[in-house]
Amino acid sequence: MRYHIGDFDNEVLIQLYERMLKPRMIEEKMLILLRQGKISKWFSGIGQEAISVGVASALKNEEYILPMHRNLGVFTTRKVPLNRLFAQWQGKASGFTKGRDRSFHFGSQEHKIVGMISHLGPQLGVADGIALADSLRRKKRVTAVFTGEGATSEGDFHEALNVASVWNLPVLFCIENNGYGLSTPTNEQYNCAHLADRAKGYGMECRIIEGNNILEVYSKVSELCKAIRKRPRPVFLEFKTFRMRGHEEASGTKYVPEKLMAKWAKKDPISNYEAFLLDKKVLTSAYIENLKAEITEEINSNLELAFNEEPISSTLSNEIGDVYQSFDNEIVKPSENTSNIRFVDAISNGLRQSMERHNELIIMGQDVAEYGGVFKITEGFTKEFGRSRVRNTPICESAIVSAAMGLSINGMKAVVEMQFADFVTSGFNPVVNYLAKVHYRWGQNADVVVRMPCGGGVGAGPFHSQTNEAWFTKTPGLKVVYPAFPKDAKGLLTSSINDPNPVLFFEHKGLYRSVYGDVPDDYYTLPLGKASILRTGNAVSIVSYGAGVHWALEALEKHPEIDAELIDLRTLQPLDVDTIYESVKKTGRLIILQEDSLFGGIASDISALVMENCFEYLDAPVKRVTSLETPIPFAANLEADYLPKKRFEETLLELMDY
Ligand SMILES: Cc1ncc(C[n+]2csc(CCOP(=O)(O)OP(=O)(O)O)c2C)c(N)n1
Repeated sequence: MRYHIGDFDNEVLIQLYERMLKPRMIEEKMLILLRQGKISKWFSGIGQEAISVGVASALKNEEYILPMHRNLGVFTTRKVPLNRLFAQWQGKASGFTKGRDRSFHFGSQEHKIVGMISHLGPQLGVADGIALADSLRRKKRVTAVFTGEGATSEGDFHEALNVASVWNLPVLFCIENNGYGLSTPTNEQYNCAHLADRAKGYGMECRIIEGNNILEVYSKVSELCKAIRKRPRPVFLEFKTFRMRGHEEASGTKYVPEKLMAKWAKKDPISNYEAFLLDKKVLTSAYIENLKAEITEEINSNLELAFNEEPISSTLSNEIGDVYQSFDNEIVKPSENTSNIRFVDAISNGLRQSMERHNELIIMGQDVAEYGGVFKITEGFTKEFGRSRVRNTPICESAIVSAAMGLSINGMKAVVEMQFADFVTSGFNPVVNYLAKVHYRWGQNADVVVRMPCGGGVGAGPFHSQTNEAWFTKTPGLKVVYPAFPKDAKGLLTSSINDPNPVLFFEHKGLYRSVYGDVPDDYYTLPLGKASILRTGNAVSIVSYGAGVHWALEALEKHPEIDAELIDLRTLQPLDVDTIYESVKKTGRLIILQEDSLFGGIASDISALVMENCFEYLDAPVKRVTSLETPIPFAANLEADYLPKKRFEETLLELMDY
């Protein structure tokens, strides 16, 4: 290996050596502890330290860095206290996740480190969002994100690079090409000579860097960081390196040819650099010995602290209490002045007034800029707020939801418009695995609202009609809002945007232009998690939300003889169980009308809850009326049969006769 000292003075040369030595020595200790059964799993970065250390050393402390599972050197270079790291790996209280997540799956705002989720790919889009926030604030900063060559096969990788390029974001994409993704060699992972060759396809600069050569990594990355700070842009770096141990220790390396191992063993980043520094008389053997003794002492004393710490203890209420960031929703009262407007206008209105109120609220979605979105909700917004805050996105839901997460990490707010709620499947992973879990995992909030134009009855077939709220109501950490009237839509949207937690905001397309209502002109908010009683009655409780509320109203108009209490849930998560229970205790009968198909929907949960909590008050079985267990058909008559509207009236009458 050839080292070029360039302008580096001895202090820098020695510091880089020390910074590589520490993670290596920690890892060697961990391997011993693993064999002794004192820790559970270990993902080794032995042999790859020059990359973590070189990149982390080139960045400024205030610049975010997003490591993966082999980047211990990032954490040690950023001076994360070792006792806290060790406690994290043992699931103890002084770690970073209160025992809720393992290994490197955490972030620390104090150290400007954002750790991975197991799914690897979303990390890259999160980096885009962090860099976007820096760009919008005109901060000349770099964001560095790591990934392995295996994860470059994930769609998230392509999406994130494409977005970074189209938006010219200052992200340093650091690909550690270490030969294997678990047991899969590179020739089964991709079919090009170098991953860096792909950069051209994204319209991005790239470099191939000898990843085991600390001076090459540090000098090239430092130079690039300076250039990016001056002229912000994304850069693709492919670090050639090798994974010297198993994917994780238990999986071994039997599938790696011995010759290959031997070849890369000779390129060890630390022993080669050490020999070079000794040769150049920058280091002496005595200095090294001394240094190793110091690091050993540091490791042992911090390990002792971690081992001596009691196992974590918590309470159920503490665990549940940490799922969401606590938030005191300040209720802004509606003004007296109202206008009779459509559902769609109320949403647009709430969104516009929220944009005026929050300077750092960013809207992202397909065709949301000049075009105004396919439902015209953001029409005229670019004129008022500019294109930097109302952002057209490429068609890449996963990267955009991840970028929204990144904006939140960097202190901004985001509203993401799904063109149709159906397309959230392409961004499902970051919604349910990142946004939903991040507060519980490491106390980071996800200040993101995902707008979901949903619902059937519009003849749009299986992929433009779904009402898929049940995919999210069952995922702890998400709030799910589903208004039925213009006034609620506006006030719940403004509250959802104020709420620092992730909110899935369902907007029924069928209501957009058919339902009118008096809506206060000025800004106001409504409480999340509070149902509204549209009509009081004593003979039966009807619970619904969204378009179902209007179907129920129609049925009741036809049957004025039924003394029904009608509850519009408005929010599905948190669910206002008190209002439901109170009503059922009074009426003794419950019918739940849900537009979605039966299994796994909120109707089933409400039914179960009422059975468990109000059994002795019930005079009849709880009824659930829902769509058929089929995809949503296109033809109008088939769709009408699919939807529960007709069946609702019949079932309601049956229930009254029970
Ligand atoms: C979406 C997803 N699929 C599969 C896995 C299981 N998995 C974890 S790491 C890994 C290999 C990753 O390879 P690479 O990106 O090259 O990183 P390396 O481990 O080599 O550093 C696999 C298959 C996962 N974590 N996430």
